[in-house]
Amino acid sequence: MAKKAPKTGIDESELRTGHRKRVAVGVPAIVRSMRMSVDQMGVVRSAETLLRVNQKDGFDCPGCAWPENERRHIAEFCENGAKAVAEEATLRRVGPAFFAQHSVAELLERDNYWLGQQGRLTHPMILDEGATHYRPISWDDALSEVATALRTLPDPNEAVFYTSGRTSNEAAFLYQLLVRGLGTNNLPDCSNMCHESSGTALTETLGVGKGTVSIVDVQNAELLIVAGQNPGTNHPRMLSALEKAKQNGATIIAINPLPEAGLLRFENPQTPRGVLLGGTKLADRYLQIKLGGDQALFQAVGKRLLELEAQRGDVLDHEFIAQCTSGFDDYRAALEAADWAELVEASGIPESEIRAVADAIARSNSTIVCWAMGLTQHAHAVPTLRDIVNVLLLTGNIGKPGAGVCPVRGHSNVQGDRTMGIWEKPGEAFLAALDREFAFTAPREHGYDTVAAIEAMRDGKVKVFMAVGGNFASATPDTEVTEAALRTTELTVQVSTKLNRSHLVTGRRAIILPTLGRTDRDRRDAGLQKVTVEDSMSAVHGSHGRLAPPAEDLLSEVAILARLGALIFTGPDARSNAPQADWRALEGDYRRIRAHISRVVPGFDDFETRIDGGRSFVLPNGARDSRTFATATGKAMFTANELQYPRIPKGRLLLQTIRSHDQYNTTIYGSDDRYRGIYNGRRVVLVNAHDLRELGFENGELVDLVSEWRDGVKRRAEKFRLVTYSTPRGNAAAYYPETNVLVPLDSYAQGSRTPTSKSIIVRLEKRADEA
Ligand SMILES: Nc1nc2c(c(=O)[nH]1)N[C@H]1C(S)=C(S)[C@@H](COP(=O)(O)OP(=O)(O)OC[C@H]3O[C@@H](n4cnc5c(=O)[nH]c(N)nc54)[C@H](O)[C@@H]3O)O[C@H]1N2
Ligand SMILES: Nc1nc2c(c(=O)[nH]1)N[C@H]1C(S)=C(S)[C@@H](COP(=O)(O)OP(=O)(O)OC[C@H]3O[C@@H](n4cnc5c(=O)[nH]c(N)nc54)[C@H](O)[C@@H]3O)O[C@H]1N2
Ligand SMILES: [Mo]
Repeated sequence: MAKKAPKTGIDESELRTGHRKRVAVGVPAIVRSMRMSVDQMGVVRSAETLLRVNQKDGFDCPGCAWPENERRHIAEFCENGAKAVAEEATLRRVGPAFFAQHSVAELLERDNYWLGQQGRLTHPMILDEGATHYRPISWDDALSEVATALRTLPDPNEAVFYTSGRTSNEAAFLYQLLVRGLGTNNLPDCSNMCHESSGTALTETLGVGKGTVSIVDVQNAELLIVAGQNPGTNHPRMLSALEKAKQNGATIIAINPLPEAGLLRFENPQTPRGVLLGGTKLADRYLQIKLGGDQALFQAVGKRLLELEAQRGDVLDHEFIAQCTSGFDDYRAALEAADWAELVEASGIPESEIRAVADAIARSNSTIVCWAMGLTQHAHAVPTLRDIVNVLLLTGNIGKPGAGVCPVRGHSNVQGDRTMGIWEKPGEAFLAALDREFAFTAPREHGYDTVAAIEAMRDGKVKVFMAVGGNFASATPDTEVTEAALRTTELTVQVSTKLNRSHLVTGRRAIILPTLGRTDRDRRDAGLQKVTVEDSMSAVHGSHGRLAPPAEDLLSEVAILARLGALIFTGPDARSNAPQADWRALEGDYRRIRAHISRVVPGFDDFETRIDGGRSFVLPNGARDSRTFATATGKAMFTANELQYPRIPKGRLLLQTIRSHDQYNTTIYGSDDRYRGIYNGRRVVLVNAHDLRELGFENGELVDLVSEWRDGVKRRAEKFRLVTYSTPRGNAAAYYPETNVLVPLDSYAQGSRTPTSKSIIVRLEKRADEA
């Protein structure tokens, strides 16, 4: 039997701190995730479910986008994957009785942990204008309300369509078709807040906005640099690949302001060595970089490589530089002019360490740089990533085995959603193919990204906000501004598996459309359906839900979108420029959607056959496959970038917002961050002990965090407990989404407009109630 949902949220008065761990995973990880699975699903369903994760005939793990190994273990085990599955496959239910019992006002007082723990949504619900409670509504009525609201808009640009990254390729493709059929490109997604900086920098310099390595490359690289990423918590299966690389002789360098457990040592629960011998040491070198210091570091490394080349003449890959790149001379000139002292000061890394990194790169025949949010969520994220590409180009480390760029994606299908056209700035080639396939004309004007969508709502320009997945109200920056913005709309529509804050911060009316998740069985007219996803390394494969769904008549995302398409685009009063698609047939048989995809999206030829029988295929990538670069110069581009780094005013701290070990973005599984030694609480701020003393505070004190921004608005996050921690001077860390209230809406990365979630100037303020 599963356990009942908790009665209360997280009680912050029980906070306990202990030693931070130096090793990730190990047997405690299995014990923890098993307990969580059994609480949510009971014993039988737990076993049934966990055996199916990432197996060839099973479902794709909703946890992260790290690829599967060719030879899969019985349970491709990962603690956080197991938690993500338990959260979705839970036996707890949120139905009409729940909503009758709890008013929206009451639910708004609950934390994200409590809301998520209540269970799966089972019934379409509507919040009428002025009502205090959601009430049940039939599927037909709910869908026709949404369809009517959308088709009667005077201007389609008055609607916004958000996507999170779990949506399947099939659903994403239908969604963008529906939205473009309505006549807008307002398709913001979670990627705007995530790897948009990677996409922007890589497209500019390499001509492809994705990584250029495979898992085999990672296992065989001679040197792996992992920067701005906490794989022990967020991509645990990556640790097995790093372990394999290590066994093959790789050197690993970790670059992070925090000494994260998973980067340093890994106990693989699947090998006797992991369980009995204390695991594998991963990082050979750990650089405790200052927040935002990576551009300085990589410029310094580039500068040092050029110096070494002048001395030894065997460091650069001259043939590659001459044949495959442009812009080398300008880059070299810029680095020659760079000032060592400033690079050292900005990165916080001593020159001797920088030299050691450059030596390692010079020695290595194949180098990969992996990164995640620690690099993408800064104001200067795009130039930082361009400078990383520069270093790889110097040494010819693009487009050869064991070498390349590896942006490690977050959500399990965030990369696939973009491939399917979930993008506010679609390219002409994609739109032209869409026009041809569906005999209509898609809009060309770019739409709103996430920040622009919030601005537009704030300014009263949006009437309908629809989301397929995600938790827009909590995941986005400037929470007070965003929530007020959502409330200006006439209708908010959420297609969701679980209850979250975005169901409670609504337009004048609101509709919840519950949906099937990855793990659920999906039976349509043509029989049992599968969907497809694309992992972080561009491999596409099928995912088959196998569990009994939470409610008999629950619709998949595909079915919801296909029915909306049928309601909006067919019938006597259908608009003239409507995409010509047989929406009903698409709902009944997802192979028909894949047939459309195979004709619209490059690389998907013969789609159905290539995923048959659990097979997968890898999408083409010019940079990786043939050193061809679809850039402005037709070559891989060196770029000369002005050095940027954060300046922290006196008496202030630079705050980064991170994930704990017990959360999946805004879904909070529990109140512990085991690897960092934090238990029973989330409202903590990690600060260097010297800074605390200098600022006149003590470990354990309760403070408010006040964000200071040029607009003069005092954004405040209340009641955070100070915890001394190993972080560079001037840098602090606290959990997201509790701190999103501090991120100003117009504080975003140049070029990608990704909110600067890893770089917020804050002041600590004593609380009167604490004195
Ligand atoms: N269990 C679990 N898995 C997840 C998620 C989850 O919430 N829970 N989220 C998924 C998603 S959507 C994503 S995008 C990924 C996120 O995966 P990560 O990017 O690993 O997640 P964050 O917690 O944001 O951690 C950022 C890391 O970068 C470091 N960092 C911060 N600023 C800097 C900097 O300036 N320089 C350097 N070098 N390092 C810096 C931080 O100390 C931290 O270790 O994980 C995915 N997987
Ligand atoms: N301050 C700060 N803010 C951040 C970040 C940060 O590091 N710091 N990280 C950013 C990043 S990297 C990301 S990716 C975003 C994440 O932003 P989102 O993707 O919007 O947020 P999630 O918390 O992942 O969304 C969780 C919700 O998705 C729904 N859901 C889960 N599975 C499914 C499904 O299969 N189908 C449907 N329809 N719904 C489903 C559930 O209702 C659940 O409550 O947040 C960003 N915001
Ligand atoms: Mo993400």
